[in-house]
Amino acid sequence: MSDCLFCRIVAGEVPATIVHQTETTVAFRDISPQAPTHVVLVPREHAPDAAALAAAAPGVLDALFLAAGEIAKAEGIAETGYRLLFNTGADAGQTVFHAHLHLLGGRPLGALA
Ligand code: DGP
Repeated sequence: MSDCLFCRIVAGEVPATIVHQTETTVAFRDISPQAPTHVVLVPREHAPDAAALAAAAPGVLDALFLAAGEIAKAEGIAETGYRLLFNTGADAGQTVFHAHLHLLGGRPLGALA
């Protein structure tokens, strides 16, 4: 989708600091990091949110979680801990409607609100 920001990052049309890529996923540093490590992992193929991705391509959801584990190891936070989350829908704070998994870590994150 040409009007989707994360499709444009996947296509290389918008610059991003890419930290990991597979055949089906791309991971890049969040432009507004909320923790010392804040990486956004996206499917290459567009899906508007996590539920749509699960319905369309559950294997890609698996690939996102596998990639997150590898990135956490590479970032040195696999042992201390990290948070994985999908904001799904406006009330959850989703602002980019291309499914994406947030990986946050590198500091104590506290309880969810
Ligand atoms: P969400 O609020 O769950 O939809 O998360 C969207 C995230 O995407 C948010 O944490 C900021 C990040 N983001 C928005 N625009 C850009 C961009 O142009 N580049 C990068 N690297 N991240 C972006």
